[in-house]
Amino acid sequence: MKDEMNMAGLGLGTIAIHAGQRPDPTTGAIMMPVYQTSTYVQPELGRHLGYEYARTHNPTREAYERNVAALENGTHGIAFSSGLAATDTMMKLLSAGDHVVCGEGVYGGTYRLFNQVISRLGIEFSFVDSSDPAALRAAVKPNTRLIHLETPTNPMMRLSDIAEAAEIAKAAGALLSVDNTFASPYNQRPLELGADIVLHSVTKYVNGHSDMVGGIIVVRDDELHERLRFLQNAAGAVPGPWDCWLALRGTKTLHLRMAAHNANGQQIAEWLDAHDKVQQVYYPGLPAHPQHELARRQMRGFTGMISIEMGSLERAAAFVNGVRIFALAESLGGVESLIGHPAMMTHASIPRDRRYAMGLTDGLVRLSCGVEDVQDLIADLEQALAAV
Ligand code: P1T
Repeated sequence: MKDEMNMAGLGLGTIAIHAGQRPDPTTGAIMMPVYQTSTYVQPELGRHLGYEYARTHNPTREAYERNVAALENGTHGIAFSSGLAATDTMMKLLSAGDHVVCGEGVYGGTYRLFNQVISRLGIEFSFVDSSDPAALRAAVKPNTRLIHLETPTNPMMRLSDIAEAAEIAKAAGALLSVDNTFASPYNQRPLELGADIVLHSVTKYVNGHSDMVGGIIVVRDDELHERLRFLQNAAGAVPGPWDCWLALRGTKTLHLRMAAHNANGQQIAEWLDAHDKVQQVYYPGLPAHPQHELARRQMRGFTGMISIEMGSLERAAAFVNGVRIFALAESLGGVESLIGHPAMMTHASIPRDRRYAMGLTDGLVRLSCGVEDVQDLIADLEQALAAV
C-alpha cells in the first residue's frame, strides 16, 4: 500500500487534496474512513496498536490535522471542537500573572472569552489597535507572554503586519498567535511570516460548506506542539470523527473555493463602492483601503468578506431584510452567501463604546460572498438596496 505522499515543493491544490492521507491499509479505500469509535481493543495488557482512547487519538482526526498543517505550511495540526475551543485551549499555555496583548478587532466571542473568562484566572489583557505596530510595541510589558491578532479582523477588515508583529513578539520573548479564519491558508500563511501559532475557526473557509463547527491550531515548533497536544488531551475539547471527516472533505476544494470567493468578493466590493446608497466599503482589495499595500504584500487574495456602512440601524435592517439569495445568518466562509448585522449578531457581546471606537456601528452590515454566479449576487444586492 502506498505511503503518504511527500508534499515538498507541491502546489496548494495538490496539498489540499492529498496531504495527510494515504489509502486505507486494509481495503485500499481512497478516502479516509470515519473511525466512529470511542475506544480501541488492545491485543494484550501493556501493548496497543498506537490507539487507546478516542479523546487522545483518532485516525480520521489525525488525517485532517496533517492536511491542515500542510496547508498552513506548518508541521503539526491540533484539532478542536470549535474555533473558540481552540482559542481557549491555546490560552492554557499561559499562567496566572502572565500578560497578553490582543488586537482590539477580534471576533466578539474571542473578546468575550478573554474579557469575561480568561481574565478571571489572573491573566491580564491589553486590547490595542494591532494595525499600528507602534501601539503593539507600546503595549508589551515584562510579563507579556502572548500577542494575539486577527488579520483581517472580523468584521472591520483591518490588517496587521504579521512579520512586524512577529519581530515585536520575538523581542519580547512572547509567542505570536494569528487567527487566520478570515483569510484562509489559501490567501495568507502566518507561519511563513514568523507567527508561532496559527488558529482557525474551521467552521468557516477551511470547511467551507456550513455543515460542521470546528477549530484547529497549527504550529511548526515541536516543543510547542507537545504542549498543545498535551492540553488537547488534558482539557478534552476534541472534535468528533464525523466533523473531522467533513472538514477533510472540505479542504479538498479550498483552492477552488477561495479563488471563487476572492473573485466574487472583489467584484462585489467594487460594485458596492460605486453604489450611492452605500456610505463606505471595507475591503482590503480596494485601492482606497488604508492597508491595501500591506494586503497586497501579505495576502494572495482578499476573500469574500466585505463590510459596508449603511448609515443607520434602520437602513441596515431594511437592506438585510430585503435580500433573497444572501441569507441572514451568523457565520461566514461557506459556499452560500450570507449577510449579517455584527452589532446585533456576532459582535453583540462587545460594549457599544468599544464597538463604535472601532467603526463597528449600528449601521454596519457584513457580507460573506459565496461562490454563486456573481451576476445573481449583484442583482440580489441591487434589489435589496433599491428598497432602502
Ligand atoms: O464559532 P467558532 O468555530 O467557535 O469560531 C470562533 C471564531 C474565531 N475566530 C473568528 C475570526 C471567527 O470569526 C469566529 C466565529 N465567527 C462567527 C461565528 C461569525 O459569524 O463571525
